[in-house]
Amino acid sequence: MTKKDDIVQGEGTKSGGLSRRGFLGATALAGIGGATGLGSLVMTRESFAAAAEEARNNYVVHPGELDEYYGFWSGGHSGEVRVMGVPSMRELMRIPVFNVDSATGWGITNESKDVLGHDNTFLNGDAHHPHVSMTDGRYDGKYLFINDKANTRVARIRLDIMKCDKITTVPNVQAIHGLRLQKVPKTNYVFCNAEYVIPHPNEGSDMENMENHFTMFNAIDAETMEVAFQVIVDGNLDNTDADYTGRYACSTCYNSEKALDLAGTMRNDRDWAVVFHIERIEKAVKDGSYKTIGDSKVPVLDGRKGSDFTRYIPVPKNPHGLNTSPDGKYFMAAGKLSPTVTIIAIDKLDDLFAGNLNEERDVVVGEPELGLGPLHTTFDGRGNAYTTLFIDSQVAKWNIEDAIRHYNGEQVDYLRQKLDVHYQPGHNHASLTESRDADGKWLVVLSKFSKDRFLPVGPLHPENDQLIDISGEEMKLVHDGPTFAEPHDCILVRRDQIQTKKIYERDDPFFASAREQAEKDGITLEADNKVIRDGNKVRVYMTSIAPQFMLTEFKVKQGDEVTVYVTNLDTIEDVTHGFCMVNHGVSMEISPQQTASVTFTADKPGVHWYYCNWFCHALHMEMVGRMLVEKA
Ligand code: RUQ
Ligand code: CUA
Ligand code: CA
Repeated sequence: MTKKDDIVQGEGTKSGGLSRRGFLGATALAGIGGATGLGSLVMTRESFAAAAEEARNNYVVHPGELDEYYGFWSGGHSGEVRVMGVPSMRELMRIPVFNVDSATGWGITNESKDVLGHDNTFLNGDAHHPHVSMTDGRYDGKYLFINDKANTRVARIRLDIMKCDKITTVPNVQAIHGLRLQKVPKTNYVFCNAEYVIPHPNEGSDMENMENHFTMFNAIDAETMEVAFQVIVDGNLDNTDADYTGRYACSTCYNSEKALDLAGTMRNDRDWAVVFHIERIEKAVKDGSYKTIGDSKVPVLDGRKGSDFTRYIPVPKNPHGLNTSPDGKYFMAAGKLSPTVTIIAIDKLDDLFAGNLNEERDVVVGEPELGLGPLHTTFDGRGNAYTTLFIDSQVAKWNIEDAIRHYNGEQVDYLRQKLDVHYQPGHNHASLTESRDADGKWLVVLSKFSKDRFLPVGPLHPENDQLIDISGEEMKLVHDGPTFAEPHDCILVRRDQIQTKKIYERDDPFFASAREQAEKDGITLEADNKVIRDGNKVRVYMTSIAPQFMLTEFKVKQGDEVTVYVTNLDTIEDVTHGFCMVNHGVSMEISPQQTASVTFTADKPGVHWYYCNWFCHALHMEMVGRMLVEKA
């Protein structure tokens, strides 16, 4: 056991409560920004080397071998999602979502614009929280959902083809942050928090009166991707999670003060976790007892204090992560500016909502003190929790039932181990932890700073995603994984829980609009190589078989709006073609049996070559054609 000698057990008992010294004030907070040196080495170099050696067989995936888990990493402000293999930590694929991608043509093709919106003006996103759809509390591998904090959106990725197929902009709010899925009976809703309070209406007429400022908890229908309802709350909203009964969701609030400056957000020693009664909310929506805001038709309910829809549980201080334990018993709110995690008993929530408890805090059954800057908690399915400590640069492993006994006054040590991570961890995530199948094998810790862990690459450093073996008593760090900005969060799914297609099916809805247009033009996508003129709109239909475009020349007039449809007739797995029109900013992927299309203006007279830009054949360089543009 490599536990620090100086770990102080919490004073967070039912009777005593936390001492004020336990809270972090503005002075201590000033250290966070430059705090990369704060974590002291717990393991010596020798003991680390020995531990790494011992764990090696567990995590080395030899060439040609497959990983046990899919990992989905959010790409943060790169706007994408990354698919990783775990435990090898090999990056398998990138799924562009809120960004523009030169390789696949995401943001360039008509199919991606159907998803992003053809008038989409945003080229950026800030993806934080990737979560895989569930049936009866188990990953069903159908969809992955992710938020865009930057532009208040939620995206859905189809996991059979690993492409984004829907993006919804949430109305009436700003900055979707925390996002989790309904677990039981299945993912009917995507729950997501809007972080910032804004005035209502937000039209520039009254921006001073804070009474009119609020934010909302949102639920999106997972199938239609329409917003099902919004719930007005007091304070702001940070992270969220749902329970295993389907009745409750819970969100943290760090700005109960509704402050507009840093000092103001730290004024209260306790903010809260707000619990939403999903059944009551659904009933009110069904009964039509709601209002709407502005032009939006989304049902809006008032869940501010005193409402039947919510309960506000006081939690210290500027809480951040909110995680449901895989046994379904607890919501855990990480204290951030308090060294504690607050344990909320889900089986007490019925009584809380029924008014059978004296006060909201009666649902709190534990509040272990873990260290400085607790942000997120994850679980091994064996009764232990793992909490990241941002300021201490550590992960604390602790036992949940022991923490509860300690809270009840028993002299038990709930801390099992603290492990240094490098450096300043945000999220951590154990394998299958958000489902009933939490298996306690691997822990990924997403460290925000890498400082001296890799070859220097200039002032901008990569993040460091560390892999920790948690299969035994002791956590063992086995891998450092540099990643680009910024994997906020990740999810690990067993590989058999995801079934991907090897090639496209010809009736895939992903290119349904191309098929519709072809039908109107009397074109068979799989057979025809033809140019259709429709005023100054020209539609060029072509097929491809490695290493050829079946149309090697087409003629248009200067100023024509040209749409090129390419249908890849290859049926061999992995033979993807590309279409790149030189000097036109046009490039896209066409995988086997896929149709892809792109629209551009032929504004330059002359000869313009197009070529295949995905290496597909020994004669890939020869896979070319020419567009002849006649001068207007
Ligand atoms: S939040 S570092 Cu965007 Cu997930 Cu906690
Ligand atoms: Cu087709 Cu390269
Ligand atoms: Ca606060």
